[in-house]
Amino acid sequence: MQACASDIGPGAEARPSRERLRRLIGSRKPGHALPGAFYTDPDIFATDIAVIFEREWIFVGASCEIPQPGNFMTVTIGRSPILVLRDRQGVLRAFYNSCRHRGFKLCEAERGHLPAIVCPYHRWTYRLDGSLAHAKFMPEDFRPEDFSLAPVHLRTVGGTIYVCLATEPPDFAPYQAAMTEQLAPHGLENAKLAHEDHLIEYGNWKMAMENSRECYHCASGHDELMRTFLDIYDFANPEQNALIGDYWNKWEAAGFTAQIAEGAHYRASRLPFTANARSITMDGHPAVAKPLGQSPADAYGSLRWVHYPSTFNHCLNDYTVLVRMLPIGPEETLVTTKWLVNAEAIEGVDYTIENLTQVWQVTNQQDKVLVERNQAGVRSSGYRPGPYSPAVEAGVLKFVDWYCGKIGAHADAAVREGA
Ligand code: 3BY
Ligand code: FES
Ligand code: FE
Repeated sequence: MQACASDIGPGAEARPSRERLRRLIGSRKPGHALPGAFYTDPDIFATDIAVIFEREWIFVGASCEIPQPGNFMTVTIGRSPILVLRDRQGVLRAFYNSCRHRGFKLCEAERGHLPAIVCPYHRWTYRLDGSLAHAKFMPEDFRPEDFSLAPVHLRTVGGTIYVCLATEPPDFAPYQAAMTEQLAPHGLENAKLAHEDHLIEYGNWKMAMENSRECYHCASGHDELMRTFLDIYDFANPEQNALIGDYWNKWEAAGFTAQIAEGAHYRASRLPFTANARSITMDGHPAVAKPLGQSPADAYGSLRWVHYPSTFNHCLNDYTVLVRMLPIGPEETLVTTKWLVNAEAIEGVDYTIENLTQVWQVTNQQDKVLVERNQAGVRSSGYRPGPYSPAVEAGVLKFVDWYCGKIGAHADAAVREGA
């Protein structure tokens, strides 16, 4: 594979005083929230982009969003617009969405169909495999083969797509193996995108992720969600334990795993809804008449899964909701929510967008308010990081520890190299 643009681009060198980074990471008390600079400082934001978003596998969306050859979708990761497409052979590919002539952003639309990629600026034209097909008025010794689009690593698992901007991406295989098993029943390859929604949260991307990793706030923040969503999983509570055990047994009896899948940067677990709820909707009834994938009879709940740094998702019996959080600035995050349903479900007959999306729309709006108020308080010179609850904020702690591990290793390596 040829060199990725991040090898040569500016900012791969983003190094805001590494000693300061080490000091800040070192100053964090175990089990506590991050020092305020991690949520506001532009230099630390640049480090987050270089060290996290340009090195890790980043969730993009679902392969069913681009089902046909020539279909494409775009996403911006940090400062880099990315183009994900399905080539003529049906293979998914990702490229920097940047022309090899003078760098023009090739595709602006979020999704679409293209027979070839034509740069709107001077009409350099690329095939769907990224090779340059035409460039007018270039000299005789111009070699088109030297100007293919810069590729980006891409992987899929169970119908979801991830890209990695690093030259040497981290190993995707353990996550892929775990999620292949977890997602097997959910039929995401045969789904369709029913609806997508964007929301800007004026908060740091970690603030948005932290908020999503706990339901400590759910009882006071999410009335609509809590009609159906089980928030505290108290295995010491015999009633709840029985509900969960019964739910897991049904999945195992149907030949699917009900085991929790966990790695340093992901977690997937299957949990039932509150009694009598069948889906996450306002009234607890399914939102879609046609099921998405398979599920055992009378087993109502969801596979909840998170993949750091930027996504959490729920696979229900009737729909899947994918939430992607991508940084725009130190205090600005783009939250994209995608609802997938059975490809054969017909809008207006089998589901309505309003019923399908309402609970997550209001939940996301509530979370936006929470994240923005949290950001406002953390921005204060009076902010002092407090302790997480081990009982109900273990997921937040795991994410923040993962983040500190990445940033700490980067700062240590840089100091060792004398940077
Ligand atoms: O409220 C949130 O941020 C979402 C929904 C429930 C827990 N969390 C994943
Ligand atoms: Fe794309 Fe000139 S920048 S053709
Ligand atoms: Fe929330």
